Amino acid sequence: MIVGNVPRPLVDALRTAGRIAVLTGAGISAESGVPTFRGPEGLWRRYRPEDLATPLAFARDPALVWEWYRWRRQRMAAVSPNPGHFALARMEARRPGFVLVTQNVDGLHAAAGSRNLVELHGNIWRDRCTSRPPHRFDRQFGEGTEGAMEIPRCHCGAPLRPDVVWFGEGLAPGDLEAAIEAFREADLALVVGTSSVVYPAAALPGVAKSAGALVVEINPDETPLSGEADVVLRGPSGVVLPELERLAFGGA
Ligand code: BJW
Repeated sequence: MIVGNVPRPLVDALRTAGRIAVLTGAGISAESGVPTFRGPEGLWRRYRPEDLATPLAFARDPALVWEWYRWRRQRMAAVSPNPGHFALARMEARRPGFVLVTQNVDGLHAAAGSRNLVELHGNIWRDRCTSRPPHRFDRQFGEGTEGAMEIPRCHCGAPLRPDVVWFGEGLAPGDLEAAIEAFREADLALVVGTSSVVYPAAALPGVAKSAGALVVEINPDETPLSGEADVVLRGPSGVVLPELERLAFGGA
């Protein structure tokens, strides 16, 4: 494990690896002003996930859950991608075989231009119907016009919910499979701004490592992955990722 300096094999791998898989977490959006979940300023310091981010919480008090998500949407509406998001989007444009798997629901990677993207925990800007079996809805009735405490409804009459993955829920069909395939086939895996405690996402770097990839963590703080990673770069992703890009490709 190397902490700090950017080793030559990492720079070479960025330039030449056939396949690159990236996993990002809330830390990459921290420099855009989106709060992380854990840590001293994290959302879970002020709010209990059991009350807001489980199917049971939504069944018990959907208005409270919607209030929290509307508040988060308002905060996220005011933010923009930062240099870390843009560096990853530019790397993808240079490298075929580049897959970005994010746990973030804020949409900032897509806004920065990333295209080969798996949003493992959904997207906070989408709603979906809670009726069974799930179905598409053409438009969202009431959203934007209903009162702040109301619960938006689908055209079928059932409540809508944010299209995100809560604790105890499976990921959207195909997403986990796509992520596992990207990490199993990767020559280089970058793990950026995640506490590496939430599964199944936290298992992806191990999939890459077992298959022989160079695993690199980018995070200002130690995580459970730090001891397993081949390279650890301690620093904010908005600084480290553009620097990696500069070393590998020049410019930026
Ligand atoms: C910086 C920085 C800077 C700061 N630059 N870095 C195996 C073992 C144990 C438990 C489980 C297991 N398998 C499943 C579980 C249960 C559970 C789980 O993992 N629990 C653990 C917490 C104990 N997992 C689940 O329930 C998952 N579902 C599941 O497994 O279902 C099985 C199933 C199958 C079939 C049918 C039914 C069920 C689902 C997990 C969903 C997580 N959802 C959330 C909320 C999303 C919606 C929303 O946003 O509202 O996802 S929780 C929250 O945590 C969010 C995040 O995506 C996720 C990960 O957090 P992340 O991104 O790592 O953020 P932080 O805050 O933790 O860390 C930030 C990091 O950034 C820190 O390290 C900082 O140092 C760093 N940082 N500034 C770079 N500038």
